[in-house]
Amino acid sequence: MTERSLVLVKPDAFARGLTGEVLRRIEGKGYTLVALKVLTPERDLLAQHYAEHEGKGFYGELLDFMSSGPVTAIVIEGVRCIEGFRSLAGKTDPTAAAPGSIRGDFGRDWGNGPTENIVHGSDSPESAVREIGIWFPDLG
Ligand code: D4T
Repeated sequence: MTERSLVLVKPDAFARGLTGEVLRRIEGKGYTLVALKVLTPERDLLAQHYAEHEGKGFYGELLDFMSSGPVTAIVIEGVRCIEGFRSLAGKTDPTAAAPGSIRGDFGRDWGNGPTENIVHGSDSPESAVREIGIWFPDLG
């Protein structure tokens, strides 16, 4: 079954000029780019996206980080691309993420603040539909 996933290139990666590298890996894997835009997200949008984390200790600093600069939001498409992109991304903790993965190759712990881990990818078909609706409301 062809499915879609919402990928975010986070502000740390945008600032370091890694957007093209992330796109290269997505295209190299063979997934299709359906939609792409660069924006600095408002906190309202991020609050919707990260609703499941509201109330957690890292929530405030996560929103601070994610609204700190431009993000590239991307919709990708392909059979099992949700699982496939999460494999490309690697573990959430960039120090523990395997070399060869996006987070393993480009992410690290900076010692303070939230986890800066380069990318986000939807974690289930339900999340993907919800997240694509938040970031690309015009996409059917
Ligand atoms: P995202 O959603 O960004 O793809 O990350 P994951 O799906 O891999 O991880 P997550 O939902 O558990 O975390 C969302 C987001 O919050 C940051 N975070 C997470 C953080 O700053 N401190 C923490 O302790 C955790 C668990 C990183 C990713």
